[in-house]
Amino acid sequence: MHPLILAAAHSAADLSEQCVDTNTFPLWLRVTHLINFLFMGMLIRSGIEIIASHPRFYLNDHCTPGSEWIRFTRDKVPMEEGAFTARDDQRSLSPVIALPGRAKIGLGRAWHGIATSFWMLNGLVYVVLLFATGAWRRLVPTTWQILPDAWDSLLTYLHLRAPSLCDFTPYDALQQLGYFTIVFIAAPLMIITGPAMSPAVVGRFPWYAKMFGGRQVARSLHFLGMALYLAFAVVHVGLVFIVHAPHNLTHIVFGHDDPNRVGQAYVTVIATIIVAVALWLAQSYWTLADLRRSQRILWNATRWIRRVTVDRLASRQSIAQPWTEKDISPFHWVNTRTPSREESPEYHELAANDFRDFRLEVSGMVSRPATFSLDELREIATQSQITMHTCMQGWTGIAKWTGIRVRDLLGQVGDIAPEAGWVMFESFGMAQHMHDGRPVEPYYTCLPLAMAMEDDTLLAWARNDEPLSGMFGAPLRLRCETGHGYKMVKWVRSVSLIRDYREVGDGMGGTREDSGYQDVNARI
Ligand SMILES: Nc1nc2c(c(=O)[nH]1)N[C@H]1C(S)=C(S)[C@@H](COP(=O)(O)O)O[C@H]1N2
Ligand SMILES: [Mo]
Repeated sequence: MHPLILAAAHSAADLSEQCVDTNTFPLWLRVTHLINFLFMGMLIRSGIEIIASHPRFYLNDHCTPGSEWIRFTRDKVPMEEGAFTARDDQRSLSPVIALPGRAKIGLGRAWHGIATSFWMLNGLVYVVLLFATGAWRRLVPTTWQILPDAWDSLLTYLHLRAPSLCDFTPYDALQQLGYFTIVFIAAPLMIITGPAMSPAVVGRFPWYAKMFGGRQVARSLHFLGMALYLAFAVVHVGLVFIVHAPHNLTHIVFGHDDPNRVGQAYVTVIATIIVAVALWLAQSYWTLADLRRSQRILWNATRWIRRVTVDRLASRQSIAQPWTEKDISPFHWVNTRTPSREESPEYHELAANDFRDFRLEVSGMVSRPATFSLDELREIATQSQITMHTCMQGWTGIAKWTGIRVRDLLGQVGDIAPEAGWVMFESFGMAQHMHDGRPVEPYYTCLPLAMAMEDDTLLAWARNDEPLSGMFGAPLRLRCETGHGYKMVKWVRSVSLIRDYREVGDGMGGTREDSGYQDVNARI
């Protein structure tokens, strides 16, 4: 018989030897362990959904094609900006693998937020109890002897032998080192790299991303952490069943060794794993069954945590000037091509004449609605800022944007009605598809008035000191640096003050919200 299987078969006998393990697993330990397992599964599955929308990892914030250190797509991206768009890169995965699957990154991101909140809450309870009960001594190595011992243990496994049960007091050295790494190194790494993905956090505290060597390094570390968790989970579950299984399983289920109830322990653990997998799959299919309902429920569930964190942050990049001319990306990803002649004959007519006849319409709940030519806008006020664009798909790019602050623009149209709470920006460009399959409508987004009034919210007419080219949004494109890219409407034709975003479009806050199931609040 195989030595490992032999070890497993004999471990029941081992228990009757002198190495009976008197350690117990208290109930709190077993319960938090189970909850952790459920949420880790959700985090990994929704993480996979997010990765699928830009399956490339970089160590530079320019995301230059070809500079990936790892990618999960064969598509080669030409260095010509806009030839291959970020949207072309998106992959659709099966709901069996990803949460929810089928390229629903908006809902995947919502699930990731929910799972993060509960996983952290559970982790907090676990760590507090770990220290309160003294159980930390089982995990935290207290001598350097752990290293040679773990090495010996590894060699034992590599020879396909199991360490004797006597070495599990309660954990053998390798196991202790593994658990310590997962709990005290990998988990904190995931918790600190996560916020570096948020454009609101980076907009307000650019040093936070820089601390890791950039936002893409943080994203790569977050990915490596996930890979470590996945590998750990497979090896850990595998070893639980291979090495001294009766001992392990009765501990997990009953809290202590119980050679008389091994069968019951097996059934309980296997049934629990089956139920967890079924639950993960059910989450995907429930999410996909009614996308709008899922969008409302899932994003609402993350609202409370955003309210006490990212909602308080406004971008200060134009003041702090974290990036300089030399940081500007040589290649900037493009999402969505210039509107075609069929989509917008009007746009093409204006473009043909270099937008000399273009007039930006500013209207809605203001006392003096008006229209402005590009020259008129330039005369009102100009601001330049070098900022990092963050697309929720995962890529970033640094550019210098020049334009008029939305705040200065709104200063030109009289009084804003006190009931006006939102600013809507409409585009000449079209949505790619609509939620219910109806003919495509113009792209738009709504910003809360406060966000529109932030120092770094611009209608830009230039990128890197050149007039905007078509694909980057000529004649005007929105920049709101605390939000993800989907808020930054390109080819802007009009600005209007409205009471509430629920009164326009499908009522979700913009095109990517209506038809991509993102949230109106794009700060994370
Ligand atoms: N009109 C319009 N504006 C848009 C989009 C769009 O599809 N249509 N996509 C948005 C998204 S998701 C991103 S990430 C940015 C990309 O900006 P870039 O192409 O200038 O890099 O544009 C935003 N503005
Ligand atoms: Mo985006």
